[in-house]
Amino acid sequence: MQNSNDQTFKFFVIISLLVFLLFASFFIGRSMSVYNVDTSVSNQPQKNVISCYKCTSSLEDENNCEQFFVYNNECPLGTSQNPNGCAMAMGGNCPKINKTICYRCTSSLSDGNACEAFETSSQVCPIGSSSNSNGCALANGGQCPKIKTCYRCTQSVNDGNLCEPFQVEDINCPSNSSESPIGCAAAVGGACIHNPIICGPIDINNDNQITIIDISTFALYYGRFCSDSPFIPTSLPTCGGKDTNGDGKINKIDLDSINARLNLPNCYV
Ligand SMILES: [Ca+2]
Ligand SMILES: [Ca+2]
Repeated sequence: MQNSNDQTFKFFVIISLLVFLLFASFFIGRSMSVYNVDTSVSNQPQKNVISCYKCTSSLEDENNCEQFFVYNNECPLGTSQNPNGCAMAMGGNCPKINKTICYRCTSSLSDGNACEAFETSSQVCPIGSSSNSNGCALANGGQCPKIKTCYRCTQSVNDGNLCEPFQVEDINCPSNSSESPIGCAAAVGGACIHNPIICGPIDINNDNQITIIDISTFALYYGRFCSDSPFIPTSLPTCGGKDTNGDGKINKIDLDSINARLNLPNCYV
């Protein structure tokens, strides 16, 4: 009877161990199978080559995007898969030069203290300009430049076509002067006054007519400059001087005047 109880107890113990082993192997197997799933199937999306768009390296082309490719499942931070989305990916705008608007006097010398705007990449407006739209004159010491340099023949009558500078408060140089340092002779008809002579009256024989006699003498003066212009007659009526228009030189203008009066009953002007 004692042996029967022992055998029953052993049998119970063996069955219990078998049941334990069975459950243990079941749970171990299950946990292993879960572990295997985690390692065999990745949760990460599969990578591909995709095109992305980023702001160009230029700081002056506004929000232009440029394409590039990555081997990934998404575009890097600050870039976009949208061809027009690079600015948005950068927070709204691509990086750009911070331009400063400044104001300077206009190039015109006749518009007072008018200012014109211009852009600079500097943080500070250059000397002579202002960040204030009305501040250009102040930046120039109080007023914008209004002086223009022009060139005229010198007062000397022995230095050929040499020009001398002078300044005007105007946008244009006055008549008989030039903007060019070598333009003064052209401005007065081709030559500055040099070696002027006393040209005297046109009617050299005082017969109140212009004839071949007067023409012959006139020809000797052609091209010369007169120191007695405008001619002042000593009596009236008068035929005037060889420099008929009083511009200080004998040229075609005077020749035309003489030809118009040639051989007329009188040469009065
Ligand atoms: Ca005469
Ligand atoms: Ca003349």
